[in-house]
Amino acid sequence: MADMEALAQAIINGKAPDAVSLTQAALAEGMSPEKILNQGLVAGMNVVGVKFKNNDFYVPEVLIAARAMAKSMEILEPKLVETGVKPKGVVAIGTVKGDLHDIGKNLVAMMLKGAGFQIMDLGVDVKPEKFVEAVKNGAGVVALSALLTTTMPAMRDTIEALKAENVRNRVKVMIGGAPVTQNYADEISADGYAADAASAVDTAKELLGV
Ligand code: B1M
Repeated sequence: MADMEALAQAIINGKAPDAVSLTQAALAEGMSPEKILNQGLVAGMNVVGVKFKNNDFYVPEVLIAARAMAKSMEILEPKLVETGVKPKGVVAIGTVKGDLHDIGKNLVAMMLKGAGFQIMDLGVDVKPEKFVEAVKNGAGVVALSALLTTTMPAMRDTIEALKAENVRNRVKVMIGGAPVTQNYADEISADGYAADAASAVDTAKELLGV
């Protein structure tokens, strides 16, 4: 019997080879890719998220777990596409214009992916127009990261660009990053704020009602 608890544990412990072989074994036994995703990979990443929130895990452990998940996803993703499993929502994520910090943004993207969202990773130093384009291409959430007080205004500029292009009402905007606060989110009329990668998953789910 395919062991989903062992798969979740392999993700938590960041054991990529174990995660891959357990994923392959489960598929070979005929388990549905969706079940493997939810009961193995997502279940494991959920635990990682809680541990990260509680400071039981730090950035390296999260990155190693996310890498194990990514390796399993490489096997699972084509099967999920074949079986037509719908993602929870499409999130366009990027570090805003002028800002090159991407470690936190990548963590947020990995956790969102782990929770079943489809990710459009726009990278770093992302101009407002790029986010607008992503919304026109179907993103339901725009997720903005900034690590510098000097680049936080680019979050406001991005929201203004979404308004100017008449797509603001089609998308939820969430923001985060070390200098960013809920107050700032309110000030620039962002729809949501998250302090860390695990909370970002909760925020995205709340914003889309999933
Ligand atoms: Co820079 N840097 N850096 N830096 N850097 C900081 C941010 C700084 C606080 C260091 C300091 O002075 N003490 C400072 C900013 C001061 C300020 O404005 N308040 C600073 C500075 C000044 C600079 C430069 C200007 C330095 C210079 O050149 N003079 C320069 C700017 C370059 C640019 O962006 N244009 C610069 C450059 C760099 C490096 C390139 C060397 C490197 C980045 C490498 C990379 O990212 N690939 C770097 C690094 C590594 C840091 C520190 C040391 C670490 C940042 C980090 O990755 N943290 C940082 C000091 C520090 O934080 N101790 C510093 C770990 C990461 C997991 O946390 O990114 O906060 P964080 O993400 C968290 C949350 O914030 C949240 O979730 C994540 C996980 O919990 N989160 C979100 C993040 N995005 C989110 C989005 C969400 C929700 C949550 O929703 C959308």
